[in-house]
Amino acid sequence: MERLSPDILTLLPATVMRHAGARPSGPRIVHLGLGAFARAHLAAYTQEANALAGTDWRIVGVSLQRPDMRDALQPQSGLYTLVTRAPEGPQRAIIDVVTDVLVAPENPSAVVDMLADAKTRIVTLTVTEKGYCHLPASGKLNWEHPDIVHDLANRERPRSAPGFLVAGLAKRLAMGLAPFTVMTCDNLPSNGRVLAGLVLEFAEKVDPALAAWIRSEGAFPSCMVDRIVPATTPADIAETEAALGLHDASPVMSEPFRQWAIEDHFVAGRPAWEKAGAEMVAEVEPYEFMKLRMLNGAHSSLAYLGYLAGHETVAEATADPLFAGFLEKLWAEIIPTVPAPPGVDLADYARRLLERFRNPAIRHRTWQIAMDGSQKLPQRLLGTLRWRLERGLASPALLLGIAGWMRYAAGQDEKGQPIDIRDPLAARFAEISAAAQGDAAKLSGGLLDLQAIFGADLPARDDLRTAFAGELRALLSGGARQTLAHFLNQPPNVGASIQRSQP
Ligand code: CS2
Repeated sequence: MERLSPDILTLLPATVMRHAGARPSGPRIVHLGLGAFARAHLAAYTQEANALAGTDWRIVGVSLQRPDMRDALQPQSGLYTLVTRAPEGPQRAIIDVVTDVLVAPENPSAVVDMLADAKTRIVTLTVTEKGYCHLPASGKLNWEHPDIVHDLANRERPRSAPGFLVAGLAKRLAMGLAPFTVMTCDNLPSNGRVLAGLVLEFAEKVDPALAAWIRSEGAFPSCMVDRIVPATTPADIAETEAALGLHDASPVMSEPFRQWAIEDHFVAGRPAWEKAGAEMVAEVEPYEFMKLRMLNGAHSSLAYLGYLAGHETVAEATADPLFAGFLEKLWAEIIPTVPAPPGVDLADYARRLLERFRNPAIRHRTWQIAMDGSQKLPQRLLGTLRWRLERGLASPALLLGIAGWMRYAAGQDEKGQPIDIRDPLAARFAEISAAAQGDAAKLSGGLLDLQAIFGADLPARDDLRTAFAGELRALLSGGARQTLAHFLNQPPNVGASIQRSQP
């Protein structure tokens, strides 16, 4: 089968959308962490903005860990298929804005040079929560993180995202160039402000004059990104190949919905993303709160409880009335904690989320979302819990979601099989779980004592210790379905016969 490439685009079926025209080399965005999400979101918006505004912004991706994305995209000259999967059927488009992918560990200096190149105007990031090397509970740089320790000692050959940003900016200052705008597209609250803080902390340590320059000349706009984009599977690749009649080694699968709220503060220009539907807003925080707490908070709760109940995907879990009932209660607890963005009705937003979660064409694995819980819990669930605790409000659904994480972090599923836990703190969870020997209070207490996740305030509350021990005991003895049924006051077999979506 022939490989997708610029020369054979004419062979594509007429239903596949493609971007016509040459590939001039315009202003550049360097994107750190070029995964499926950025390719379905940032790149799609950028391609559309280029077409509508007559510009030629291009993206150079940087992989901070593995060569896979470079190896898949380079033989295709950066082209790939974006498959938009609606319940009524897929649409396919060829995305043609990625010109190159660099693999940082192979040649870190090439990445620093690319960052310092005059054509680079914006550096965007999707490096996931743990890629910031910070302490999730405090938002400060983790000076003990091995990559930060390494980057301080090897400033021109860094490994971490903060290390690369500081090295690239330092080189630009030395060359007499203006800084680039840095925009994180990760799911962190006040993401631009947090990243600015990390970069400045690092820069201050190595050169206070550099920090002062970044502070006065640089820009770190916050933004809220939203699009559900599960990891691409071999079945997705085969399906795309059959539809295209060409081999694409790395298509991306996305839901139709997308949203991007951006703080409009760029020091060296930007694509006209608003022409492609991005919202340029004065204040991003309300959008972030809404999305992180309502979408991601629900996603994580569903991921842990759903995985334990044997649901492989979010669509399967939400088709189960027990989980749909749980979500309704969870959103009722979250909504009062969220300041609604202008013109948004949060109850309506929740209804649309349920529809998006139910999309049977999207196979988003609960296991994938369950990853890195230690990095996700604070902004997804714990801020909401704190808000309610401060006001003396009960939060049974939130507590159950967090207890679901505790049960999952214990490392064995309900059939006694080991869970493949991916988390920077996985070794700590295993120690705590081994020491607890199945005792719910010891297990929940040990996990709650992880201050990097729960801060100092939550572990200090005896009422929470008791509540988590109780929820965890129920999950350990009765399982997730029975606990949910009890929580909703319904028989546990409700929905057990619901037909699972086909792989
Ligand atoms: C998910 C997100 O994997 C996860 O943790 O909750 O990737 C989610 O799909 C996106 O934030 C949706 O915009």
